Amino acid sequence: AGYGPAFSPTHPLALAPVGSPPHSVDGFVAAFLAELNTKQGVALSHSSTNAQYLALAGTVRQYLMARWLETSRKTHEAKAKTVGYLSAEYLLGRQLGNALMASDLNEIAEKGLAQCGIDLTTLRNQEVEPGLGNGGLGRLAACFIDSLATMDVPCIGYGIRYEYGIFRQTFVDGRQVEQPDTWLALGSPWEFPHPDESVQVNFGGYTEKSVDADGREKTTWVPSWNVLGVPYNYMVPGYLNGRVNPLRLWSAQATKAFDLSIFNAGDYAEAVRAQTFAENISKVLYPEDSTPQGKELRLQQQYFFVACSLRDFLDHELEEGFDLHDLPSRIIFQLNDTHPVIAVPELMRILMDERGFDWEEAWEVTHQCFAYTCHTLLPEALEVWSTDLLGRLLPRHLEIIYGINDRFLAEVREAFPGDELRAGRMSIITEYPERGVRMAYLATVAATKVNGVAELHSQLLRDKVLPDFSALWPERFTNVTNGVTPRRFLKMANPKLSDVICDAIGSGWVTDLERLKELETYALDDDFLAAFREAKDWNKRRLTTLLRNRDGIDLPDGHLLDVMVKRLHEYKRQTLKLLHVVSLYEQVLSGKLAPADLTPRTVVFGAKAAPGYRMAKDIIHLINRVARTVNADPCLEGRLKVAFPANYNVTLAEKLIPAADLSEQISLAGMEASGTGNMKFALNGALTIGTDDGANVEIRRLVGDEHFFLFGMSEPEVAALGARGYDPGAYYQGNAAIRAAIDLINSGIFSDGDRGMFESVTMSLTHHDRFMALADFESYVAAQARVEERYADQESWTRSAVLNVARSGYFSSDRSMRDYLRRIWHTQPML
Ligand code: T68
Repeated sequence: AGYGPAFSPTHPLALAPVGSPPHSVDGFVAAFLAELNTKQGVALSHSSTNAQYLALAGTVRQYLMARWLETSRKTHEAKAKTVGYLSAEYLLGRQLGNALMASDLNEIAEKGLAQCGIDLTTLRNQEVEPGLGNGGLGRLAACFIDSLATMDVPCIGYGIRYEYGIFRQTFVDGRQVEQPDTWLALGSPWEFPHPDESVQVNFGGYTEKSVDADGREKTTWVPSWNVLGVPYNYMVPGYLNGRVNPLRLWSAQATKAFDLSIFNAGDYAEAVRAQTFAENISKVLYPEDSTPQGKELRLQQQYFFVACSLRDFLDHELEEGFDLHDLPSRIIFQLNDTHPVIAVPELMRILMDERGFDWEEAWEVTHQCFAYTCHTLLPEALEVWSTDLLGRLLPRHLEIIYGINDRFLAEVREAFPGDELRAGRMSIITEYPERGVRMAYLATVAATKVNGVAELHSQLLRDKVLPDFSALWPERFTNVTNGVTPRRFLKMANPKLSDVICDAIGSGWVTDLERLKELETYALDDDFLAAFREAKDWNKRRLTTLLRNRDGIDLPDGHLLDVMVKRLHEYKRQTLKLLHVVSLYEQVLSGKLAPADLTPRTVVFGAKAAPGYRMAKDIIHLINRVARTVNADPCLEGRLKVAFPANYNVTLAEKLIPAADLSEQISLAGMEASGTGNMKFALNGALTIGTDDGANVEIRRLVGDEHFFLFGMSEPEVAALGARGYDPGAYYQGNAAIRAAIDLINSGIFSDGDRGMFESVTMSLTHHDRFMALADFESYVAAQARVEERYADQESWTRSAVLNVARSGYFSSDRSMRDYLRRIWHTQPML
């Protein structure tokens, strides 16, 4: 009414009115059409799904924008201490659903779009997720910034805007083939580029010493090339609280000076090539999740985003004239693993070379401004940068690192006089296999606090990875057990279960997850159990539809859904799960087991392998070939199925996890730092079969032994077996089931008679088995038998599932954030 004849979604063109209210169905439709008409230049009647998706995103964005500006104003005004989360990865997942949920626009959008003849779910599915991370570490960063926004804590997430995120996995004849992730191709409605706030980043060159007027020695870095960092802002909305924090991702661009004059006088084509060279820095995410490649471009990425971020904070977030001696009152930079640790010498450089601090003053400030989170225990995952490369790329930073090391070793020698062996062990500089900088040591020396990501991990970090450091500075070490955001991984991913929970205990759990405790009494309520099971069934049907359309995979009805989804790595032991499957198949083939005695089970794998990790790729190939044979064999009477949908990512996780009955968390004890998938499954009512590793330890303690299927050696037992000398061949010879399963793989049954096809995998298991899969096999199979026994009693199973949900409140990333605030950051929510 009053909008003129063209304002009607049913009008042939559907053009938008001017100036209608935003937070109502009518206002929404008006804003949506305005986005479509004036931003995309299309009429509703002629709009593609993508144009509609972009218009919807733009509409939601408009709503969040006012809150964003208001948040920024409030934070600056209060001069509040900010968390600067420095992470090379953010595995965000799709943005639309989260933005709608956080701004309470779901219902309005659904109704408004329906008026336009558009289905909201279709538009949601149009979004390509920003896969700017490899796995747990990147997803953790995304959960943490969600929690900080929801808890009203000022935080700026800093990272890299990779043009290509984690590769898209496809299978060709069962082998992984990587495709580029072109996530920006159809538009990127969630980002705001700010070329006006670009910063320059220098590389290369040499340093010069001089003496200033007061007779003080001064160092100047004379770099040889530079690039521009262009910030792209993303909104991180708190859940229904009006706070919107920034996530600032940097994109590399050539600078004028670089591409036109210095390098390439007069050569236009060369100049354009140079531009490409600069832009390479943020071109692609390195897909290795545990073995650093030591590549120059990777180091360039690390310094690039960190230099941009420090400059941004010091120049743009602090008021004019701020005294940097007080910097720790305004910022704490959290180092998400060692990837951003070059920020430490960078801050030292800025304070000394640009702001005239002397070393001690600069170190005092720097030390207070950084905290370090370690995410691994694998020795090969610890970053070491060769001094050769560092000196070439960042000569001034290498000097500062040497300076830090000299002073640090002096401190060690003072604390442990005469203990030269110790000083050698603790040196930030290693000499083997070449001279290099141990980034974890640098981070530990610099940081106010060092934390592991689960209790067991933090203890092993202290005792095994950094024992000399924890002896020197025991109070520096702490634990913060990881968590996951209940908004994305329960409310949004599992709307049916969320409704069931809300009907029972209200909706307070969304921001106070310990409230799930109140569900404990419902574990004995038949109506509740029925509703709970109905939600699980609905999730399974939703997954069935998805996998049929997405992958052409059929999920049989009524199966136990047994899910193992995570990056492919030998330490995570996908082969142990696979050996179980092969063993069941073998027992049926050889007549030891009647198909009727199999618990109907579908095993779902989801896993990407680092493209250069040969063994991981061979294992993927094997899983696919086992799936092909098992799924086609009528002798199993449809009671065992293996599904391996390609390209496991956050979007798929959101559908898979709510549908799962059984969560596989089967790493060798002492290897998985924490795990966070384990938490998501428990929170969605799957029971865990798992080792005493990472956060499994805490999950089991909280949900109770009876509701968790524990198996395998404990970490001390693993260490003891390793010390005695582990011989996998003895397990192969001594255990008939292991031998039969491995022999079946070697028989060629999964490889069209080619007996050598999977030799790499079977030989590795029987001759090295670094992660002791064979040693834990028997115990794993026994635990699976307990799983089947429990699953046969659906009521008892469901009760355990309910108790898993009720007792998983601890694993909210809100709780992790409270722990960081209290133990590490010493800052508070703004409210
Ligand atoms: C994971 N690490 C841990 N690393 O494996 C997991 N690494 O146990 C833990 O729960 C999670 O971090 C969160 O703390 C990773 O995901 C990487 O992805 C990675 C990426 C680049 C280089 C090294």
